[in-house]
Amino acid sequence: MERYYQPEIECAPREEMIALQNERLVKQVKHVWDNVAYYRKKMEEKGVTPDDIKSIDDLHKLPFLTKSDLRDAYPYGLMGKPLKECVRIQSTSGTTGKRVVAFYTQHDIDLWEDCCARAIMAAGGTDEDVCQVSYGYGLFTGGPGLNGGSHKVGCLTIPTSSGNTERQIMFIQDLQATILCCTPSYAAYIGETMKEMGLTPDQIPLKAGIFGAEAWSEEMRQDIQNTLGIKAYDIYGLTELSGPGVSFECSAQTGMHINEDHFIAEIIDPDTGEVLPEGAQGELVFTAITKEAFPMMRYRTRDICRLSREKCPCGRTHVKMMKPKGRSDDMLIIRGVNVFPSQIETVLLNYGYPANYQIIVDRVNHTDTLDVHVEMTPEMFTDNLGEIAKRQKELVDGMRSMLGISPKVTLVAPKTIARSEGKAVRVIDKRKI
Ligand code: DLL
Repeated sequence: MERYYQPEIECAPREEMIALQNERLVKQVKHVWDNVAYYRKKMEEKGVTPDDIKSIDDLHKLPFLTKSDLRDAYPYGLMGKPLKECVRIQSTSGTTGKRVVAFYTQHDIDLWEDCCARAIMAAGGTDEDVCQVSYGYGLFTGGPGLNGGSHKVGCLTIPTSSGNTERQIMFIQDLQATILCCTPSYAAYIGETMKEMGLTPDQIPLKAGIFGAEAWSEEMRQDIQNTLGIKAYDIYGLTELSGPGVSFECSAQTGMHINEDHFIAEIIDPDTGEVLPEGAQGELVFTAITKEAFPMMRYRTRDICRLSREKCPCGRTHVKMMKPKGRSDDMLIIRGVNVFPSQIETVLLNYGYPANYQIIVDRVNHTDTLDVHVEMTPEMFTDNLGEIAKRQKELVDGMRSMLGISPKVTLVAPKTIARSEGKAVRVIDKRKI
């Protein structure tokens, strides 16, 4: 049975949703014009005033916001409310440059937690469930967002945060956790550890997982589902737009419903900025129509994906976004060819390898090199060099046909690639160092 947290909104007829979006967009543009000098200036430069925005059909007239605007306006330049009305900040885990600092009023937090509650109920959660939140707590939005959503659903919430994998497993077993929330790479690690402890899927009380914050393949989903004996649901979001819960998967597991009463999605050509027709692949752009303290207008996420309005069997009417391939800035350009780490992951999992790998890119004698280190499972492990060479060649062939270029593949011993407790670091690009 499909469960909804706010069925009247999640299953609203399309016309009703458009009417709501129109009304909220007009109001939000006025809010931003009146309160965010930085964006008002951008609008003036483009010759747009709030009077030009009468409905979502006028959205394309508004200027984009980019990550570099966030850097320029850091820390207070994009605030829509005075600091005294804000109650919280959250921040990105960005490793380069200034972090994004997002502000929230109590109302912003309330709506954000509603979005996370929708995701938990879509994964089958009820007030009878025990929900273990193993996303990091603190500045990262994963822990606080899912924690709030879990409370709203009425689950017993276990705020373990990430790390200390043995303790995670102890709580799952002792408190009979039924829902696990963490990054997919951490879920895989927890699964691997449970397997080593001799636990079989039927001995693990979990029934569902809500995994996101990084790109993960369909093959990795299968792998996690099999190891933990659960249904694994994708969840998407970003700090700039509140955090997790911008979109989430339902029982159909064929893309994530975008919470369209809060976020209007567009797909644009990342090179020209032109809006692409429905169904085309491109860069995802969001306009937040309910956020007060940190209102984002036409924010370019750099995530590459496709939207679908195909009718969903779950009954929700909100548009779905397909799994993002990764950020356009995660895309590697190697010898002129575009390569996404997720494509390499797909090949590895298809050949029965775990998703423990590292991609090392370098430039030697003016030529780009692509090295992929792949961990063997304990069952595959061998010191027969002929066998290893054969397997490496098999993976090189598989990757050549997926990517169009040949990498160098090195098989490494089990447990030699560092595990991640949050977002996995898959790529080391020495060209940038
Ligand atoms: O990762 C928020 C989040 C927390 C989402 C927990 C889901 C679960 P940031 O740290 O700001 O926020 O990173 C946002 O992560 O632009 C995507 O590139 C990527 N991302 C997030 N969810 C997914 C997903 C959180 N399900 C950035 N699939 C986004 C692919 C994802 N990429």
